[in-house]
Amino acid sequence: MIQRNVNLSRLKAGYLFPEIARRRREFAAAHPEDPARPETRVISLGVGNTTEPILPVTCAGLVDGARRLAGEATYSGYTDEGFLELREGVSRVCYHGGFSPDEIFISDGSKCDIGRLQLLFGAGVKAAVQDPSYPVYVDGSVLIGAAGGWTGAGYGGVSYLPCTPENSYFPDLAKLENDSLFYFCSPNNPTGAAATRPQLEALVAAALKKGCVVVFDAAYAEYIRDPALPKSIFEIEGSRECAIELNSFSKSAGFTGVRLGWTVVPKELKYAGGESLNADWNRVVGTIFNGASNIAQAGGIAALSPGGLAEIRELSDFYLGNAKRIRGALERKGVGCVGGDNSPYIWARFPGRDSWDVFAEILEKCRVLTTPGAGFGPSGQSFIRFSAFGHRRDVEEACARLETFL
Ligand code: PGU
Repeated sequence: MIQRNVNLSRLKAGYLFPEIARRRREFAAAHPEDPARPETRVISLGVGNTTEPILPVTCAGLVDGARRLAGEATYSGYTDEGFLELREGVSRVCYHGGFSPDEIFISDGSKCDIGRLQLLFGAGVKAAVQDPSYPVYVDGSVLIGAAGGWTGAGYGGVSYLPCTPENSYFPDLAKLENDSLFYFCSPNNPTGAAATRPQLEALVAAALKKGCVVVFDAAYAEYIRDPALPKSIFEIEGSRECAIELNSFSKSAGFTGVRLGWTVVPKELKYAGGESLNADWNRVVGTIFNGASNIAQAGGIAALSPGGLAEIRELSDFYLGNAKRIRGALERKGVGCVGGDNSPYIWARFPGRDSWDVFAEILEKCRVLTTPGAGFGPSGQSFIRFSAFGHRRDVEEACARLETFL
């Protein structure tokens, strides 16, 4: 019989979010919702999944993209790294035109690129993550063989750099090992912390000194409201020699189900042997990815127009409004929180408690689904992540329940 990929057996359990969905189903089976009693309905502030409709300018782009496929003169097939107009638009809007189109690779979302990126470095790479962090960085490292088995406090071979209240959620860069691949997310999922310019300068300096590559996940950049905070690692001098940036239309334009993102791989970025990461990334995506949907890309072009950018602002403002309400409700209950101001996540602290227990208690008492901090790494223990993605009426109801029952 054929053998299983041994890396799969090293994964500790199910992927975090399906595991939460499973616990929700289990809870629902034991506590069925009664349509006559709205208070029995479970409200999800768990997975970060957008809920609000795509707005008109962006939607018109999607519709037009579909229509163009029905015309002989406007039809298009494979687009490889993406429509030139979209790559130029991303460079213009997000990087002041600082990248050539062949440094911007259009993807079907940043999660997919996080998985594919690992092919550049293979099983021999040393992976480092902010702890807590988006689970795909570590799970992807396990799948490619760059991490060992579960030790009880993380995966062997992965460097977990704690980001806690004690260090204001910015890791101690002295702990970053030479020649490693460092996944860094700002604004951060799950803590909501957005790194300052001096912090990112220190990050770039450390990466250059130690021969590391930073995979900078900017999926929540559009949630930054403080004008002093960088939206991209490429605002920092020297970053082109040490960083790759991932971004996405998911949380900005509401494209979680449409699927569209991009990855910037600067031409200056080189491996130890002097080879180009840009050329290799071109080779990898050319081989195992045939481009994002042309309809999604047409939507992306519309989202980057002045009207589309105003819609991105409107949507992110809406979710930030939810975040403010959730954080306010928790703080009125005396729960210490960070995040929610430049990010759609609120990171709430329950000192001395196990986060899966707090998760279960909130579900039981308030019928509100959250995400336990321990699911994001050892330093997430005793924290709960609240997502601000939800309809306003649901968020308001969830806040009222938290204030009443927590
Ligand atoms: N990067 C970060 C930091 C994320 O939090 C997410 C989504 C993604 C990338 C994925 O973006 P796409 O462009 O849509 O692929 N995180 C959500 C959803 C859960 C999941 O499994 O992706 C979350 O709740 O953390």
